[in-house]
Amino acid sequence: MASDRDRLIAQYKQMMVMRRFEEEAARGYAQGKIGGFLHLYIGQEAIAVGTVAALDERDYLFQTYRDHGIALARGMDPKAAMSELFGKDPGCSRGMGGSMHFFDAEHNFLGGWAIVGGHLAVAAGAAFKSKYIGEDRVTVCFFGEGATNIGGFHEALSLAGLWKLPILFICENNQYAMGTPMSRTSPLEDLSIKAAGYGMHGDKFEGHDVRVVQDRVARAVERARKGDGPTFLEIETYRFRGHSMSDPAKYRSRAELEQRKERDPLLVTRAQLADAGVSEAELDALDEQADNEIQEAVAFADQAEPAKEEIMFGEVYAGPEDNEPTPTGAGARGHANGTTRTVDSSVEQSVGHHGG
Ligand SMILES: Cc1ncc(C[n+]2csc(CCOP(=O)(O)OP(=O)(O)O)c2C)c(N)n1
Ligand SMILES: [Mg+2]
Repeated sequence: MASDRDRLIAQYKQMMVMRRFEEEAARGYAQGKIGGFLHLYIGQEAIAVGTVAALDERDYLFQTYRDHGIALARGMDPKAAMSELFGKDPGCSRGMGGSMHFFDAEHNFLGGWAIVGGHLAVAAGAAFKSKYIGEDRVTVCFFGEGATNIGGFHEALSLAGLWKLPILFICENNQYAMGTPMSRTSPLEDLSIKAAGYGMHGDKFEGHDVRVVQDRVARAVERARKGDGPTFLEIETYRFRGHSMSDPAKYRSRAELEQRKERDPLLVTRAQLADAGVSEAELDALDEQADNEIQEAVAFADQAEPAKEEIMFGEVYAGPEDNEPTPTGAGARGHANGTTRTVDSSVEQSVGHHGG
């Protein structure tokens, strides 16, 4: 079994891979290699890494659109992840989903979901399945604090509490929902007390120390595995970038950001490793390895085949003609007449500029 020190070294490296991945993603976005939206997880990495460390491989995970970090923590190849962002065929969703719709069935990561709160009931359904067929599998569902005001939150937690489902609802409270601070949307400061309203366990802690995250999540996982029901965890965190790439984050002060960056999970872990006797040189070497891995992923995604149109019309777009044969691929579903859909311009106007 790996020593605590070795485990922390591996976790530091994982977080550095995520950080470099997203820094390169931001660059790719600016270069026009990525279409659609891009929400970065920078600053929140310890939550994904600590949670995955507390789980077994068979356990299910659901995340919002801020999903690159958890996918990488779960074991997705950065090449598949970067290819997905670049709209390339070797992407985890074959270039059809992009940033918000990562998916990796092999690692039991069941998505990247773009509708705020929309995946909570789906995750509860997965947990219900596990309980119903008697399989030993825990589900973890992440979401932001903004989702706690959505109807789907109430429905999912009510059922999970009632049926004692093996699920953890993990609220990554990064203080803002797009540009809105929580003080303007929630009557509560401590969201974790909501757990009581659903007859489930609650917990609340800060998410910048990966060891704390792993320890506290592990306790909730153990309860769920024993049949002691779900837990609602509020983990306090902060995103260092804007909500998405189109957000200059003018609603918060530079001083606030700088103060939060003092608790950067990478710096915190680096200091812990230095205390444990890991040298600067060893730490720098880990940084370099992470950097090389990501540079390879970018080079791979750059030269990869683009996403295939025939899959797009078979698998992504659906319509009344669904059951008719498509001219573009054997067995694929799609528009038999080869027509394409037009986007409702009012929808485009409302979300297109500022981003969802
Ligand atoms: C149902 C729904 N309403 C609005 C949006 C637009 N939207 C996208 S992200 C977001 C903010 C969510 O904030 P939070 O839940 O705190 O998650 P964070 O982005 O901070 O991780 C909103 C309003 C959406 N995607 N879905
Ligand atoms: Mg938030």
